[in-house]
Amino acid sequence: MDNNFVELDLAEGHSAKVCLFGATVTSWMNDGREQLFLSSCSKMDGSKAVRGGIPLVFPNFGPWDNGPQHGFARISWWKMINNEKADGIAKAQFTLKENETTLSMWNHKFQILYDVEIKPGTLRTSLTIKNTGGDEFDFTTLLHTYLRVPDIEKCMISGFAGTRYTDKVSKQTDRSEDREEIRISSNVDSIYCNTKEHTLKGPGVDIEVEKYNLPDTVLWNPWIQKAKEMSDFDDDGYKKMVCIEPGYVHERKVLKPGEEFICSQKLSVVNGHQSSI
Ligand code: TA6
Repeated sequence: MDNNFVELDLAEGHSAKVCLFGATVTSWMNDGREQLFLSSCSKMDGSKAVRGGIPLVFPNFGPWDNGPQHGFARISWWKMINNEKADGIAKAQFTLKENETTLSMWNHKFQILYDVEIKPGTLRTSLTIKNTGGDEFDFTTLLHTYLRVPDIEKCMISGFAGTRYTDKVSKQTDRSEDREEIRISSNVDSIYCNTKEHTLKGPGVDIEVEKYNLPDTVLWNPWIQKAKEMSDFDDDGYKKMVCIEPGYVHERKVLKPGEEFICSQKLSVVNGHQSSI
């Protein structure tokens, strides 16, 4: 295993891999089947954010005056604190704190602990963001999860009905979502506010997404043209993925000195091992 990767291995076909660059989960195998999408031309060497898996967005979702889009978390080298396996659970913890690079963009002291945990049927990823400095700061954060599907056009995504959203493709804000099930057959880039859990269902895929302290969810598929425009994204990759991205993005979260914010997602493979609580 490349030194830049940490492996969580439960045997029996349950495993995960985390790239220390961005603490990006790049693989989650459940019952021997890969659940996450990773572009075959993704960089993994620190030259740019991993294209796939679960990139971490902090301290800013979207375009940022202080630095690169989606902030510095996904383009920083994280440190692994521990990697343990017990009682049918494999979990690893990673940390990132301020450094010369982050301070040059965002002059605040912080510590993030990132926990990645797998057991048969589930992957849980949790962020603990702490203000370790002497001044208040605000941020947005998001788990930019790329889920793998055999064929996106045969999938249905639910959990958005009755919520408000911004459609970045049509540039319409404050739209009302009334679809119980969303099918994707074009470029989708929508920021939904106050959603609950989501499901992704289709031939060969049945995933439940549960969230804690992440009220918003971004739904994204680049589709044909934007897939071609991304040098690190397979031209036909749009057929094999959808991003269902739990986030705290509609409002900015404020942390006073010493305060911390904990948020997480739990992904469960529904047909297969039932996710135990
Ligand atoms: O989460 C959706 C989004 O904000 C899209 O607008 C698109 O930019 C995507 O993130 C990927 O962004 P990236 O900076 O990774 O190319």
